[in-house]
Amino acid sequence: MASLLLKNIGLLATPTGSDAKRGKAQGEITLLKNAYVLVRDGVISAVGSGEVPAGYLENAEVVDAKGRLVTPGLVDAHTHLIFGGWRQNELGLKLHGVTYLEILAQGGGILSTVRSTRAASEEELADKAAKELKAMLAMGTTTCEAKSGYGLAPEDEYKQLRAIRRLNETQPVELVPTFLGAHAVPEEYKNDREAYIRLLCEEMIPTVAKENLAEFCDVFCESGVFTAEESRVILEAGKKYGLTPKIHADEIDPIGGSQLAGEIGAITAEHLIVCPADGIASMAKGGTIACLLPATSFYLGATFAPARDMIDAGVAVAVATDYNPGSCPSSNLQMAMNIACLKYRLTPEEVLTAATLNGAAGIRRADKVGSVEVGKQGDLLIWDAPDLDYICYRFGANLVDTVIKKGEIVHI
Ligand code: IZC
Ligand code: ZN
Repeated sequence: MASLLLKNIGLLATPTGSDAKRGKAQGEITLLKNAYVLVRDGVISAVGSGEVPAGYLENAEVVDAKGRLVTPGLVDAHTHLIFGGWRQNELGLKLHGVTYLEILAQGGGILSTVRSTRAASEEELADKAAKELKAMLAMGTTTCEAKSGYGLAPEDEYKQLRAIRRLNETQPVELVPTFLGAHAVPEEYKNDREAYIRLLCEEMIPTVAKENLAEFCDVFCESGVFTAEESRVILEAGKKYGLTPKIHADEIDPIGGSQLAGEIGAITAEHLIVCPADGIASMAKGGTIACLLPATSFYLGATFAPARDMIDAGVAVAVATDYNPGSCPSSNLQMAMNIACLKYRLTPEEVLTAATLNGAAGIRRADKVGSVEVGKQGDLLIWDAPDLDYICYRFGANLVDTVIKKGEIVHI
């Protein structure tokens, strides 16, 4: 049996449980001083403080945390990981005042990434993402969601999802696939959007489900993209085939996405930058997790989601990166955590829950990852930091020292 004993932990900080934490409970984490964690065959088998029982040391690889902070591995619940090309040309446009939706309406933005993604092979897409995943792992992300959405045609969407499957077999960051064929209306359907929606509902969703290519179905519900009514049709079609709904809602304009999320029982609503009060109420009622993306607000020069109102209303808040080539060309979840503290006014304890357990719940993995507890996977970070306040305050630095995935050191 392969064992790893992580000892001499100055402070172990972790949420607990197998569900998202909402309200006051989001900030109630466990803090254990002078702690140790034993991982056997990839699963945590003991967590304690004080003297390490002698039997735990037998045949175990011993790792010394040297009195520093240990947390669960970070869970990034929203990324557009798989794409061809980049969009650095849009920076100049942005600086001249051209908005995100204007760039998209001119055939740029998402549609420009669609052209590059269609031109790339599955292997090229996987290789490019593998490089980013290496950087993400070094910054502490041990599990992450990955969306399609830059193919917008059957084979090109499946190609993205197969690249995700391939990466799950070839590198340590665990990926959870989401089908986002409704990311935009492709250029060839510009004059017949209903035909594209039919293609999504009658061909792509059934195939994605049949071939087990994704667990979730997502829609970009936004002005100039998909309306709330269209989003409902697409997400209901996904549900019929066993794909759990997720929705990009209220990123730029509040057109009904958050209200819809609660009504149809979406597992997450994402962005929510301009989420209205009745959207928050609908999510609270439907048990939808708010997956907030503060680095995107920063990059777009937008306002910040009303995270405190969500916590007060009993909506569980997750924080993720939104890594993508347009509105968030960064996969640094630590930086998203920093911004969440400063701009959402979440406490370091709430932010830790948001980037671990609540993120895990947003991709239906809270029974396996997101906390350091007996029975969970041995996904652990040793930080070059003494406590949680320190990592939330040292903005812009990578403070992760050692990354352990399923009881194995995968980055040091
Ligand atoms: O490529 O612009 N918001 N989708 C919805 C994105 C941002 C990604 C992109
Ligand atoms: Zn997104």
